[in-house]
Amino acid sequence: MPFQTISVIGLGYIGLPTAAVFASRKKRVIGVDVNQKAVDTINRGEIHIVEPDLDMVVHAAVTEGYLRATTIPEAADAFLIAVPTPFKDGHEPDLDYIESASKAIAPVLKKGDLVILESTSPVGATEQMSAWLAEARPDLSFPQTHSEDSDVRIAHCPERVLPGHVLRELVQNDRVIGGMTPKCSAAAAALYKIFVEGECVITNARTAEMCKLTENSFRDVNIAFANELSIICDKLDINVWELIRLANRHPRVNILQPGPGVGGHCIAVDPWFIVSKTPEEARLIRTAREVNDSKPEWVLNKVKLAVAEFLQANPEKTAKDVTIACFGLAFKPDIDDLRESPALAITQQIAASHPGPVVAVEPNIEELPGKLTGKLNLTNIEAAQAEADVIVLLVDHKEFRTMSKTALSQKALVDTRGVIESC
Ligand code: SAJ
Repeated sequence: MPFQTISVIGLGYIGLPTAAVFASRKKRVIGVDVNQKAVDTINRGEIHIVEPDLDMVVHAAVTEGYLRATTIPEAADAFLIAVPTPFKDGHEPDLDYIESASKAIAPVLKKGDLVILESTSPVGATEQMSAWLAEARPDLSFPQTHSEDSDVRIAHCPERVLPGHVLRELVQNDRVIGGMTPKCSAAAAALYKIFVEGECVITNARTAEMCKLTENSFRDVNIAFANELSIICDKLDINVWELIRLANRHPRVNILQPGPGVGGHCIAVDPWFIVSKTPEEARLIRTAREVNDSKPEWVLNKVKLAVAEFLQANPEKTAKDVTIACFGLAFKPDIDDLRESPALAITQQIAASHPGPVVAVEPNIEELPGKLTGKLNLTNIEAAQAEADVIVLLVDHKEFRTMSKTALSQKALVDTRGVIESC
């Protein structure tokens, strides 16, 4: 039977759940990561990332002997590369992790193996990965030179799961399968069918790469539209949340929600992969990125104005006497992930520049990350409401949506999510 042993390279937010789900289908899975600590944690049946239910699935996979982690690649029938693809200076995609992963698996590749790139990648990255593999293994043939007769099959199958729902979406979402040849696609589809209940839709590698970038750029452009509307409405003294609710009653209009900027590791990054390949053509996509990236600065100005207005109304006070409370640090509602979060960046800047006390409320974390302690204090909703003169609402966590609006009506408010102002 094919695919007795599957190797997943990169045991992060995508690789580890994918490895665990293959293992839960009783496949022998070898997880590979350069981080020895992560490898040791997984081999103890524990996890090093936050994702609902993943701990149970990994624990079962390891104790039943289907999943094992290592820092050195071993032979397998299929390899899935799920390493990060960040960008370098000038928003140029950085393929270094894909290059090292390819070079690490090359020595253990054999005739008949399948290599899949899952990392979100600029168009052409899969062909590039295949070229690196071919260079390292001149004794094997690859699709770019031997097409359907190649020894090794290569495909791009981007992940599209939503953080917080990874285990469900991995199984249920449709999967785009972009082989370098039709045989490569067929092999990759057979592999994913081990656990994917959604449809495995076949295309070529370049279209699959572009498809993932398109999905996240589509969302970025739509969020930029909402963010731009919020700035326009502020100037025209119109409640943007009421406006969007009204416009969305049109059967063909569906505007997203403004916020303090776009965070996370995908939507703020992937559109740049399109811009870097086609800088002249990708005008709207680039502008959307610029609109979303400039929103935190706009929010900071609103906070400065709110402090100035508060001082005008309370002339006996100075800025040192003004307490600012920031509600929400995560990059989106109801998660604990602070990485690439505009809410966190805004709070840090307020803490660095405001001469008075600054407190933060983040119901999803127990303590502030080390680099934030100092001037910033983590507190609860009630204490922040009582202490604050200026409230900055940055994330629409469920705890904030249900808090008493009357307690807030006395405060100067900057509501970037429409938690209060949309009521
Ligand atoms: N946001 C808004 N307004 C909105 C919606 C989102 O300001 O109306 C902000 C969020 O607050 C957050 C950012 O956008 O800061 C991104 O959040 P998100 O929920 O839109 O997306 P991610 O980054 O958690 O996950 C996305 C998903 N892509 C799409 O929905 C097209 C997910 O399916 C992908 O798998 C993931 O990127 C990825 O890994 O690429």
